[in-house]
Amino acid sequence: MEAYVKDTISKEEELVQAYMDEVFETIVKRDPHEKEFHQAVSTIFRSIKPALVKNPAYRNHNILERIVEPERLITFRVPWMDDNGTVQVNRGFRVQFNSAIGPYKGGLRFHPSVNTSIVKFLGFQQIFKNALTGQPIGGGKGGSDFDPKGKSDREIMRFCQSFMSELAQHIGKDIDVPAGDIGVGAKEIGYLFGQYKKMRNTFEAGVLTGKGLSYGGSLARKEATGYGTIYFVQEMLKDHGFDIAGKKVVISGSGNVSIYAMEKAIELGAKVIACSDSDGYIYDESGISLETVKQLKEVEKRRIHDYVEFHPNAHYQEGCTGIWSIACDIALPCATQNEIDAAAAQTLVNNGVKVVAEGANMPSTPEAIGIFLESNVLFGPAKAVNAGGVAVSSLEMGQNSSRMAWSFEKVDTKLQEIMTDIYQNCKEAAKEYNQPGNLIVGANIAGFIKVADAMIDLGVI
Ligand code: NDP
Ligand code: 2IT
Repeated sequence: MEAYVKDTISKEEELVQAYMDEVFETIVKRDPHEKEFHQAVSTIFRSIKPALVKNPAYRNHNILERIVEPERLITFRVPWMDDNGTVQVNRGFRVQFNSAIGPYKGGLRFHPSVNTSIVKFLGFQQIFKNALTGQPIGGGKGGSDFDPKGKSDREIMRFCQSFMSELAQHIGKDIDVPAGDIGVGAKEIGYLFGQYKKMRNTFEAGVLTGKGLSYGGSLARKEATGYGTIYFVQEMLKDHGFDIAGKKVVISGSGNVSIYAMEKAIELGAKVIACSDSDGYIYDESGISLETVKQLKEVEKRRIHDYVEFHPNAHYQEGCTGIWSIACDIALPCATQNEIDAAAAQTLVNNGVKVVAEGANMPSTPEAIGIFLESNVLFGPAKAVNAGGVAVSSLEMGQNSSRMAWSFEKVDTKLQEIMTDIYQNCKEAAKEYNQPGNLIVGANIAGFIKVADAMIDLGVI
């Protein structure tokens, strides 16, 4: 596997490389079909070699073997009845990956593509993301292959109730705290929380985050991932003497992360010229109307192609990858994994992109990341860029524990501080390990060290 760090050959480095290769081969052999999980592990392994060389304790304590194996992986049957009275069966998942620094924390994804590999890749990278936030939260993830598209509200409610009937025995405010992700927003969290509350006969607000404001949710959680993405981009730009105002921005997706990244980018004077959904993308050189996107996607649950009905000057194009052929200064993949491949990355570079920041989880393939790094594009990795969502989830847990509700401004200010700290920590780790400016190496090393040190302190458990 090709490393993201420049090679310098030493004996210790050879030993570390052999150790990483051996652990990687073991996980591939053990679960050969889990391609996305292998990709997430290889992203970490491509970055952390300098940390293992500097501190032999990680190898001596077999940290890598332990960190790639989930503490617990739960799969379960989710039977529910559709509106025709037919029984449907989906598969539910929760991976409780690592609790060295806090209770498992991470979202639930409802999408037909969800399988063990997807939840393991998401849960694995969540460990390091959560460590980077500076909050005391471990890593977890879950979800189902249930497809909420085209389902009635009643069907969604029955599905969520059945899903929680099983999940409830595995979670708790100090055990494992799920939240939303693709296909899981405030509505689903409400049904999940309602069922948990009924089953336990207790109002345990901190068991889920992303809740509605009337029953324990935090102000600014809905906005947090998208706003945090833009706060991180601001730090990247500021550090290089640029400003976001006036920049052309392309944002994939039109869900929770994309919409609030658009909102903050526009507020700060950027021009968002394209966004998408899983069918295709819209392009408007004069700037996308966020109001229309919100109405179509958040309120009416329609397709993004309907945008051109309201803005005839905009263009709609089928297919998702074409969005990366639009010339822009800042590209923000905010939809899903592997949406930017090598060809898309090269096109972005050829068209003069300055910044690529990952709002989604693992949206760039390893080859695409290699192209951005070689081309000196400012590259912000997902673990750092989109950490604002889970960071505010942790603030929501804090508010629930203290029975307090913070103002929007207070949460937003704290979010900005957290994103600035994450940027500085990634930058400093990259510098300390002799890869200045390489934020993917910085993010992975900073996150890894925190968790690995805690694992050593806690002993072999
Ligand atoms: P949403 O379900 O709100 O939105 C997802 C968006 O991406 C939709 O526009 C959807 O299109 C599009 N999309 C989903 N799957 C695909 C696909 N296979 N191909 C193309 N487009 C697709 O999810 P979120 O906005 O919450 O999540 C987006 C990304 O951000 C994910 O990678 C998630 O893991 C990550 N993330 C989310 C956080 C959060 O707080 N919500 C926090 C950190 C990361 P369509 O409308 O057609 O379904
Ligand atoms: O990928 C993510 O960080 C999320 N989906 C948010 C997780 C959370 O617990 O808020």
